[in-house]
Amino acid sequence: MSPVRVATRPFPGQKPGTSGLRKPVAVFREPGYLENFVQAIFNATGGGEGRSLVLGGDGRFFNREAVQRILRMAAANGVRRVILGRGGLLSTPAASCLIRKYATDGGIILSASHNPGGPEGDFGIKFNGDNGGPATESVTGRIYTATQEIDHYLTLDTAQTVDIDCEGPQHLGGMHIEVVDPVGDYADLLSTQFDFAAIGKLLANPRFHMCFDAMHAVTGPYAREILEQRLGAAVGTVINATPLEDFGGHHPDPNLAHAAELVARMNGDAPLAFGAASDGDGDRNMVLASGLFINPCDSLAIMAANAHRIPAFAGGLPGVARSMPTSRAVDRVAAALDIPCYETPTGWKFFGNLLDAGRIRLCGEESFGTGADHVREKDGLWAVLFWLNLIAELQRPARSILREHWLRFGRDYFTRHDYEGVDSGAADALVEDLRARLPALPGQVFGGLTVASADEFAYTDPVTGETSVGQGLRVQFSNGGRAVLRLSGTGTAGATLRVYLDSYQRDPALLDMQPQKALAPLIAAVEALVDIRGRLQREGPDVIT
Ligand code: VG1
Ligand code: CO
Repeated sequence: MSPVRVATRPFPGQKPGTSGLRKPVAVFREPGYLENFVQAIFNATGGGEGRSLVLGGDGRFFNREAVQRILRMAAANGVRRVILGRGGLLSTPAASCLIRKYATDGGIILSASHNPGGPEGDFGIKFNGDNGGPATESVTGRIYTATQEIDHYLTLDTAQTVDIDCEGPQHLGGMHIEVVDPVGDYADLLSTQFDFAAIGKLLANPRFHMCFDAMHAVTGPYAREILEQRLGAAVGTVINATPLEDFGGHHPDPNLAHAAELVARMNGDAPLAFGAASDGDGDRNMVLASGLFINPCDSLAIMAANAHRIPAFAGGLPGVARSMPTSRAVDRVAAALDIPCYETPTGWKFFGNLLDAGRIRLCGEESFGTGADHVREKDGLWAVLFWLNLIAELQRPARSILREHWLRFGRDYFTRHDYEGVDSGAADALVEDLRARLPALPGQVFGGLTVASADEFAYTDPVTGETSVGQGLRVQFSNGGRAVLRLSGTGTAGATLRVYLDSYQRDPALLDMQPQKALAPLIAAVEALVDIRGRLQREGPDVIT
């Protein structure tokens, strides 16, 4: 078998700046579409010759087909070695772990994360660099340029398929393929971060019942191995544990709406002490205490305040980071600890340089993403183990850990309102109009609240000096409330407007309100300011978190 050149052309719709490509499966099945992007990755990163790569995905429909095509392309591009998860499976954090452990030149991860899968669903592909993290903005920019200049891709003149279900060494042309257990190395890494003996004791306590909902996505095998095998949780603790190509027809999105089975079990006849769920590719986490959901912004703050109780962080934290729309709960902890708190644009790639430079060891986003320096991706199961370790160490339920945190630091009420699949033109116009009005807003009153300041977020990376502009419109009100508006970069249909709202409360008597109620004045002020419902022709948000 030998390499062949196949003529191709640039495809429209491959956006610059996003860390990967997400599209409906039907688009990925267009001849040359997947190949165009994969070849662009090679072209933009110095070619495949002599390189080593990690490859795997979340198991969604088209995953196995894509793996075979990428293997043929990698061999034709001169790649020397591929480490492939058995069955073509790798969670995003596990792929990051393998890139680092085996010091490969990077990795290709097949996932559309929390987007639905199946023939009618979405597929995705992303490239991670040799630090194990999402490609930086300059690399994604080069990949985008390559997709626009491409005229051919390389593959092998063979239809031979690799047996991806059989662990061990294999060859394709001159390329060496190592099919590995997708779980083992990652589980080993996590066992070095936490006190597994203490967590095991907690899970053996007959009064502590927990449930982990893998949502028929990639984390099932990981959670079974770590929670049930290594930590001894009762068999059945992990539900929906078998990865399915269509995620059982559900959205593998860990929030109160989509993790319905978990929520029902939490509040069922035998209420559970702790519940958790992850997304399609295993990098997100949702954590539930009995009777309540722990907002990811609070989760990050609680982790920072208690990091010294976890073996991996026994020496303390050099600094922490959060994405800009994430509430400022972690800032209060950082101030108390007298460590820096960095504010980055949305997306995990911005944390990579800070982690590599040792400026931070813990970071997170409001979108159910939390992680640390053990890998360079957010990590769903890592977050679950952090919470279990903390509960074991403090000998207190998650619920009281949360309440005590609020009593000490105050509560940052937070909510995110998403308007999904709206008309792109209308969404762009809404953002443009608000951008133009920002300078004049201070002092103006909307729905009874006065604007204190307003700007558009830009970030200069303190490590590389690179600047990213246009990262979200911010309006700060004089009552302490803050609203952030930005357009999603991960949707596949129309535009999605995200409105992030947060407000700080110190009064101990007002810590237990429903967030929508506590934030009602701010929500009304933003509506008066922007007229989202009128402009987008919507009754209200499609998703409220
Ligand atoms: C969303 C989230 C962002 C997250 C990104 C990838 O992006 O808001 O915080 O990093 O998804 O997460 P956007 O541009 O749609 O707001 V994952 O788990 O989908 O890889
Ligand atoms: Co994800």
